[in-house]
Amino acid sequence: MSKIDVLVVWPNRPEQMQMLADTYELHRYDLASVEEKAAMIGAVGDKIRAVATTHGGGFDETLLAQLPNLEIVCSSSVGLDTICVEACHKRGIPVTNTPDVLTDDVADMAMMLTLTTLRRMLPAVDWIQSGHWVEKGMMPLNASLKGKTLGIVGLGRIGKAIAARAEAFGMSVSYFSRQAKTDVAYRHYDDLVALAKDVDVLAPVIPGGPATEGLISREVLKALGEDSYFINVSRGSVVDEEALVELLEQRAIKGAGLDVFVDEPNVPKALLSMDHVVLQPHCASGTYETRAAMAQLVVENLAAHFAGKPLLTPVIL
Ligand code: 8YV
Repeated sequence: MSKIDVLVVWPNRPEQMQMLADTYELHRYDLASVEEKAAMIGAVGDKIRAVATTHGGGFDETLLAQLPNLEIVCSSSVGLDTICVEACHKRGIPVTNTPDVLTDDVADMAMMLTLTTLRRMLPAVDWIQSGHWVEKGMMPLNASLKGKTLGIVGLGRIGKAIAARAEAFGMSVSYFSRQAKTDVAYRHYDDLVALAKDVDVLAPVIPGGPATEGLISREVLKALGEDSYFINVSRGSVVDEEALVELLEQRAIKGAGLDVFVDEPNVPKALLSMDHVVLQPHCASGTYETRAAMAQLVVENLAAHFAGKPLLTPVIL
């Protein structure tokens, strides 16, 4: 019996790619040139029954339309802003993602960025490497986390994991969401500007996409103020990035720790030279352990689908 045809829009971890190759006929759309992609779809588009992708590879309606017999899309990501989920669902095609398995690493990244930014770890490394310690003596002081207030925008699984970590560092937690959560005691705000005014560190932890684009506006960032910080592990699209860069240049915000950007991998050049900004290349989930768990969910969701069993992590809109 011939193998089921699977279109690989974005590759998985090597071990899981081998599992997929052992089970399915993989078509490596990710490795194909523009011309080769078109030829591949022309040759096997009507045979493709599943797509494997992730946030980086995405899956759009143009490609969906070229796959008449597609049955399932599995993304190795928790974020779905690059996946045409609604269009898939309209065709009765389920989409799976990878929630929970990356929660702790992303929350750790949020705290790492908070610590590194407030305690100015990178300038401290430079203080030694540039000889300043020898020539100038002790490094200028920096800011404690203890006693500071963290304002989380969006208190979902990852937001709650960040909140628990922040409390362990002696921070208090407030949050913004449209409705107050009944399972937490943190102070709730339904006004982003009010939250920004009251906190020392503001961290959006919300999905990307049209509904949240620019939610952290220039007004919100200005309300944050010159003694406060901005930490982003969600999506670059949720913040007015141009305003963020300007306010950081003006020192109207004290510092920022950023793992995500609007036009990845192109980081605004002005940020590259700011010593009050800590940059990471969208790697919050980028550990061996977590990426293996994410990749394994793709393998297991595909296996469940083709075995006629319930999906492990179906996206419910
Ligand atoms: C990416 C992420 O999936 O899960 C998400 O939504 O943003 C990340 O974990 C990862 O960078 C692979 O593209």
